[in-house]
Amino acid sequence: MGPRGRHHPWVLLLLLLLPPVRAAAAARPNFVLVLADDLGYGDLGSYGHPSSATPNLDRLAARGLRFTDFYSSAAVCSPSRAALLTGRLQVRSGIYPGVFEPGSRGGLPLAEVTVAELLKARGYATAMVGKWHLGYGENGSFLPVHQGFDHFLGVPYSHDQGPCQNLTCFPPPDTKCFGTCDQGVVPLPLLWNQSIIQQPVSFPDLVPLYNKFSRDFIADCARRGLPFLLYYASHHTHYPQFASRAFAGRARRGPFGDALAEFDGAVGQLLQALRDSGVENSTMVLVTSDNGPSTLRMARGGSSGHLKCGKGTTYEGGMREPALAYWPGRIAPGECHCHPGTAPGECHCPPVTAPGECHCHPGTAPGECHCTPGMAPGECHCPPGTAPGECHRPPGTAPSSPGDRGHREGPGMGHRTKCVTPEQ
Ligand SMILES: [Ca+2]
Repeated sequence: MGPRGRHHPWVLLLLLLLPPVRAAAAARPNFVLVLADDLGYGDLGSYGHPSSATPNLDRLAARGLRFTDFYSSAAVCSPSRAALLTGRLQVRSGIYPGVFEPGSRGGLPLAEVTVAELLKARGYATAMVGKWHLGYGENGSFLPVHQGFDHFLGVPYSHDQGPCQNLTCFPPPDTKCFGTCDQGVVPLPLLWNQSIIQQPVSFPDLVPLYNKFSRDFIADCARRGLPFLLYYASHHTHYPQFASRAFAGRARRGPFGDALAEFDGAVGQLLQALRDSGVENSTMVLVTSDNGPSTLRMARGGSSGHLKCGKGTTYEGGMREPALAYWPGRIAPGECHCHPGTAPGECHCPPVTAPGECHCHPGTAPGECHCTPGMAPGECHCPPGTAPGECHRPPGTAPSSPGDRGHREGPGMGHRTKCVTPEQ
């Protein structure tokens, strides 16, 4: 028998922290849980990365709450996800220390109570899209539809757990996936509930499918007046990175940047879907990552910023994650410094930057640049005509990073300490 009644899911904890609800519609808020894969503490613009383009996530940070001490429970995928969905340390469910493989027989025990099961019992519609990685089981017995999710579109484990050397990761032109991924196992399948609908997965088509699934689910729930939980488990930023045509070859950070940009675009589409369905103000959005960056992958593995090491280690870089919470009218913008003359409600939070550096927040209109703490109000301005997202540095500061397209490493991305990071 599982631990029913003794678990502490994160949703309940968050609900307990929220102010008392007044309106009936807000009594059962919607939840959108966005989990990035191998995204490091230093990967987002709002956490100080010099060449990431993450305008939607940065806007979320500016208008919501940006956590600076948010930890996953483990440094690799499966244990972290088991804890996230159950609220229980992974050793209690037996999902440790490694991850599930395509040939694994086990999975997250069905007796464990997931947040989806908890909310489903309270009348919520539930759906999951993206990477599961909590077991497949005989005849799909450990897939999300057996853990409280009404609908599932996604992949059962990491997308490098199948041969990928002949697959396209970035179009056009036809750029094959970097590396060979795991050999001797079946090609990665795409699942709809328990049915394989594609094998191998077409990476460039994947995220548009995920986005449509999410949008349709949100719209359907809103139309039916159902509270909902949407668990969007992105795996764009996991090795080998991939992106659709709209994002391929665009980012200053190279392939990782393209994948990150598509993840950011997906978050933007989720928020737009909430707005279009009229449920933005009754929905809490939480974005975080399952574990730190795969630093041994160099520029293909993300950045832990100023933190030590990354994925597969219990150093800060392996488990301290970016995390953003957004709920208009409920969660006040955190760490917010308003530019003099900014209208109420239009305040933006500055990104984490080194003293003396000045960044324009993505989406900020020219002339409305916000300064980092320590700079006097009004002393930092974008020159007229500066494009949103472009950085304007005060005289005397260092030039910006050249980016890390290809396999170069930008500043702050090096390995100051040799880390052991098993690829999981
Ligand atoms: Ca991961």
